[in-house]
Amino acid sequence: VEASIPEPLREAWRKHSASEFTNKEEFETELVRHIETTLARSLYNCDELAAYSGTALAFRDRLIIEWNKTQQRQTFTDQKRVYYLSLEFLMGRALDNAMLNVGMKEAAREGLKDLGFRIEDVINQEHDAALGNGGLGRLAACFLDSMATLNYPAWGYGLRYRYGIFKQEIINGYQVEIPDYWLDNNPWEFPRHEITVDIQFYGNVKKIQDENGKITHSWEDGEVVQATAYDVPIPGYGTKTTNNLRLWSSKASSGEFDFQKFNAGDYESAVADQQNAETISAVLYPNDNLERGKELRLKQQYFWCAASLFDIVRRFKKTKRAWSEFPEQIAIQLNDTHPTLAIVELQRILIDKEGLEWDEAWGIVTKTFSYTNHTVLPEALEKWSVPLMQNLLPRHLQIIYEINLFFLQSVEKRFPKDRDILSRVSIIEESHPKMVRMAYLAIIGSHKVNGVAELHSDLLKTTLFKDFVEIYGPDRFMNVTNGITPRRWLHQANPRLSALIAEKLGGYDFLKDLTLLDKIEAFVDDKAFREEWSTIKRENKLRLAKHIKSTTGFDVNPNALFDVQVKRIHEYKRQQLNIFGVIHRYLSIKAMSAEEKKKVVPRVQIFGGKAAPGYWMAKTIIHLINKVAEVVNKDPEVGDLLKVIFIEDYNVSKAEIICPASDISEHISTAGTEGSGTSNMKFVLNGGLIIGTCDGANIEITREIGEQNIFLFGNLAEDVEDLRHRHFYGDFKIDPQLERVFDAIKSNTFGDKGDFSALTASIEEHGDYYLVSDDFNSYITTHDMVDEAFQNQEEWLAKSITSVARMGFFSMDRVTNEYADSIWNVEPLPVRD
Ligand code: Z16
Repeated sequence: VEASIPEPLREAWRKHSASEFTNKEEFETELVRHIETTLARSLYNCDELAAYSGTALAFRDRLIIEWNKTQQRQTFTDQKRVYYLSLEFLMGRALDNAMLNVGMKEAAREGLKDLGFRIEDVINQEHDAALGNGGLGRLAACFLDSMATLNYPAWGYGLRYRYGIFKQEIINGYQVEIPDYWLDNNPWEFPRHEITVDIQFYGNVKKIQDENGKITHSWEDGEVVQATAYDVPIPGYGTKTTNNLRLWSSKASSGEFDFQKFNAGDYESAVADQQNAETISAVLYPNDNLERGKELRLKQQYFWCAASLFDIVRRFKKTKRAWSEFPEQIAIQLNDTHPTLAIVELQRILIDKEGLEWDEAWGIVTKTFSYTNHTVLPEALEKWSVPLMQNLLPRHLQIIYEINLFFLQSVEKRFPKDRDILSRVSIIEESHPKMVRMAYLAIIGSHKVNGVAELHSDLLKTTLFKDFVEIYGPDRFMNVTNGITPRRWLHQANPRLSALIAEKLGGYDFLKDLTLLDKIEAFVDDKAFREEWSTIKRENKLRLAKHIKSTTGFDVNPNALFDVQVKRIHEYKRQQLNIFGVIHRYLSIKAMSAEEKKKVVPRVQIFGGKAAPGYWMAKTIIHLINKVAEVVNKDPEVGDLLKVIFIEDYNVSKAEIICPASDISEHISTAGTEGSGTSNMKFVLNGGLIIGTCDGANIEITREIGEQNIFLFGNLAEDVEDLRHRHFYGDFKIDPQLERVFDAIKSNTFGDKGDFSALTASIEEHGDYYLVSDDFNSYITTHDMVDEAFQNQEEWLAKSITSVARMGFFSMDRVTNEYADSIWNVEPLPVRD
């Protein structure tokens, strides 16, 4: 392609090619140009929002120049690429990240100052890109940052939701959901109106036999919806590589069908079709760890998978390679089972459209895909009803049955004596109605399956996927413990700590190789270093205290122990255990003499997180937290010794303020229920200690930082089944201290007891599935140990520094390299200037 362009033409393009600002002066020129022309503002009416837009546009220009070069380079070298398919990308804000990754934040700071703005205020104008629920979506965002930083040729594919995760308001203690319309004036996306794909739904399948007797299938007469690409540039840190996140938006197909309606004067119904099509990408489903089997969700999944696969195949076909080379050129990672239809869609393209034989096609498919599982919770595992799928995707259902048939035949051959195994491993569950088990389909269609932390991956192998380990052998199943990007979660969120570390290490190399952090352990006894370390924590606590004051009106004491639990509200994550512990503390303080009170460690108990709108128990927990806060915070007997704060609308940009400000954070899921958790890593990397159960990545964190540096408590995963069994047979007594807490709730201490009866009953009467009572004693005694440890500030500080020094393992870059080496088999594409 390159060679076909004549030299004079190339010369003209080269001469006028866009250039990048390289210093403060040039940045200011770009900024003012955008403010005056793109935004049509001036010195006289440029507010902070306009300053933000102008700055974003100036940086966007830089990103897009590098984006273009990166894409050209990737096309030209044509080496293997990774495609990361995720229904969620919880990106947060882009400007600060772009400035730091490009390395021009200081130039921007000075430039904005010259023009009358504070960079922090400008950064704060940006709306979070919140196209995700929680850990799974944020993991996808960390993957993008890391893949770009490590120069992997990698694209993300997702949906461009018009509404991201709802905004949470707390009104009278209750969660209220507000729609998050975020797309107006988003400078970070590039509409690609020329890149569209027609996606079909419904219709029926025709069988066609040709002269040679060969049977082919044709899927006809469906409804067609159009997918349009929107591209978001993803800059790496300290590299020119700028990858692509492609998000699909839906609208009515511009095909003849619709024009006919308009021409026939059926204007209203043509507009209705348009709106109907647009609903596919309208809204992110707000559930974390729950699948509800709604038809629109399945439509979203197929729409996104089919558009992405079409795009990937189109790109591959341009290279004119043989189909057998497809898996050598392309690796597709499935983020959970949400994109499992991509497996079926590729098989369909290969056999129905490209005319390959089943076996050859299936070999290509399984070599291409790999699947990450994020949970063992049964309510989160996707199953789709067969009648629903039959109606929406008739050809895909046929192919799924075919995949299942061949699979079951091979299993039967290998295990002829096992009568039950076929029904256990069948993709189709023989229930009423029959259900398609998406996790099984994902395993069968992939060459690698991984869990996200050691305990989680072990549980997959010994419970959920046990039969599949027998069938395929252990090599298909592996663990890759999650990580986080140190760029956002250390450098961006905690610039002073990052600078202190850089000062000791002689530069910021640790942001690209986090294992270098281990060198700060040598300074654990260095007086000046320690002082600076605790000053930084204090500053970060003050910043959070300010945020709390301005959003809740409450004053909190920055010398108090800040105890934080921020994450989605879920019974398995046990915010109820935390708030019951707080009530226990409150009752204890109220029973104390003035002398005894002097020994109490003052605490600020901070909560934050969203409940799925239909999850009543989670909403009840939020309500209880807010009611406890109301009572405790104004109780003169308690004063500064205990404050309870619920931070509204927890999201990525708030996490960037909260994580650096914790003394201790809570990761207290019932053992065996949390896949990994990733905020645990964020808190420790920012010098906070943690209290946690032996669950998810808490286990690897303990291994890395040492058990003297973490507060572990509670029953182990291996004991959970037995304990639940005992509850079931009534063979247990509720913990007496917890009973005291319930007595307080039931005597209306925190408002109408009726508001919380479902919550107390779930523990007292309905089997205490999450073992709150079983772990309560161990939880509160461990909190007493936390208080005691906090009183020795010198030792606390040593734990904080040592822990940070040992966190290198949790860099997302280690995670990305593990996927690249053992799953994708892709190489980085080194950057040349
Ligand atoms: C999600 O956020 C997670 C799992 C899941 O099945 C669905 C959603 Cl939306 C989380 C896990 O709960 C968490 O433990 C893990 O750290 C995270 O995925 C990333 O792997």
